[in-house]
Amino acid sequence: FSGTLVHSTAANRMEMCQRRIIEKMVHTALNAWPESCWSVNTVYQGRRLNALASGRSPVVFVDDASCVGELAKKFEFNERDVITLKDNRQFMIPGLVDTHIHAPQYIFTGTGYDLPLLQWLEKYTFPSESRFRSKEFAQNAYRKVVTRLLKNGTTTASYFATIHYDATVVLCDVIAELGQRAYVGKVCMDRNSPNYYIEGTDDSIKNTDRIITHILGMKNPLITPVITPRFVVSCTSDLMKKLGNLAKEYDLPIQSHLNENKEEISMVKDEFPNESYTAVYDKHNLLNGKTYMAHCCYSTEEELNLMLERNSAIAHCPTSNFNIRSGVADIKHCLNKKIKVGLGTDVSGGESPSMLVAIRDCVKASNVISFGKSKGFTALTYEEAFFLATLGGSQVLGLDNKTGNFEVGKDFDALFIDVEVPDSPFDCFNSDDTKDVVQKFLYLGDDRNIRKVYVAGKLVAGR
Ligand code: XAN
Repeated sequence: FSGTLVHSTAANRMEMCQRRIIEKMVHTALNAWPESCWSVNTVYQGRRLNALASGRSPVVFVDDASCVGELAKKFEFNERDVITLKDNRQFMIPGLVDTHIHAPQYIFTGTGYDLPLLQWLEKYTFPSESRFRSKEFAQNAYRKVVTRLLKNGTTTASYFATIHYDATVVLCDVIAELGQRAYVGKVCMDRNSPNYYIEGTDDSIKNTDRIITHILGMKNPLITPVITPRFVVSCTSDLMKKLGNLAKEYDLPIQSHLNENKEEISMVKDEFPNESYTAVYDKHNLLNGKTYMAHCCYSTEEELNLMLERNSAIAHCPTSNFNIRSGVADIKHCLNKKIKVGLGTDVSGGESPSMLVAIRDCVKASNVISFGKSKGFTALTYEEAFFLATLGGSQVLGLDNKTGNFEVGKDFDALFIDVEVPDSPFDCFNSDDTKDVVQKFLYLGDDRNIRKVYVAGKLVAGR
C-alpha cells in the first residue's frame, strides 16, 4: 500500500485525468464501505491512493505514483508538497465541520457542569463572555481556540462570538490568519441578561450591521458573517424582527438555539402561548433555508415539519446535551424526515473541542434514544455520525458545493491521518482491516493521529 499526495497550483488544469481517476476512487470507496455509510466517497483509502490538490483549486486524484512523477515534471510540483501514504495505517478524510461552537466559552470548558442551561448561563457563561469586552483578552483566547480546533481537524466552524463588536473583529482576524473556514456571528441579546452583559436593541442591530460590513469587506472567501440571536429567551420581538430584516437584506445564514431544555421551552411558551418555539423564529423571519438551529431535543412533529418546510437545519450537539442534562435529540428520526443535520461540539456545553468526541457521543445519544423504541429501531451507526461530521455539516451550512467530501471541484479540506504515530493513543493489529482502522481512529484517535490539516489546499496545522 503506497500513495502520494501532491499539492499544485496547476492541478485544476487536469480535468481529463481527474475524471477517469475519480471514477476509480469512488469505485474503490464503494467497495470498501457498506451501503449504510451515506458518505461512501468521503473516505478514500486503499492501494496507492494519491491525491492531488492545489491552493484554492479543485480536488484532483491520481492513482499511481509514477503518474504523479510525470505530472510533477509537467506542472512543476513542489517536492515539499508531496506526501506518501504508506499503507492502510495512513489515510485521508475530509476536514471536520463543527456546526455549533461558542468561541469565547473555550476559556472555561471542562468546568461548570453542575447546573442546567439557564443557571449555567447565569453562573458561568455570561461572566466569562463578558470578559471579551477587552480586545487583548480576546486576542489571546481566540488564538488559542482556533489553533486548538485546527489541530483537532476542524477545518470549518460556525462560531458564536460575544455581544462585542471589537472582540468579534479579533476573532475574524485570528481565523483569517490561521486559515480556517468559518461562519462568525456577533451574539445578539437585549433582555433577560445581567446588566454587565446586555445590549440595547438598536446597538445590537447597529453592531451586527457593522460586523457584517467588516467581514464582507475582508473579502476572505473562507469567512462568512452569520446572524446570531442568542435564543428567544434573550431577544425581544423587536430585535428578532430587525435581525430577520438584516438576514434578508444581506442574504445571510442564521444560527440560534431551539428546544434545548424544558425550562427554556416553558419560558418561551409563557410568552407565546399560541405558537410553538419554532414558529416564533418563523414569525420573525428567522427560519428559512439558511437557518440552522442548535439542539432541537424537544421539537414536536409539527415543529420538525415546519423546519422541513422552510428547509432549515439542525446542529446536533450531543456532548453538551449530556453535560448540562438538557435532553437527547432523536436525530435518526430527523434524518428519516430528510431534515439536514450536522454535528456541533457546542463548547463549552460540550467539554471537548474535538469533533471526534461529537461523533462518538452522537452514536451514544442515538443508542439512548433506542432504549425507548420498539424492536425495529436501529440507532445511528458510526459511519452515519461521520457523515454528519463532514458532508452533513457542510449541507447544514450551505457549503456542500465547497467542502464536506473529496468530490472533484470542491476545495481540498482534508486531514492526513496516521494511526501509527509513535504517541498514538491506540494500537492496530495486523488483522485489522481497513474499515476497522478507520473505525478505531474515530472511536479512539485524537489530535496526535491528525498529522496534517488542509483548508482549501493550504496546510493550516500539522507537521
Ligand atoms: N442557549 C444556549 N445553549 C447553549 O448550549 N449554550 C449557550 O451559550 C446558550 N445560550 C442560549
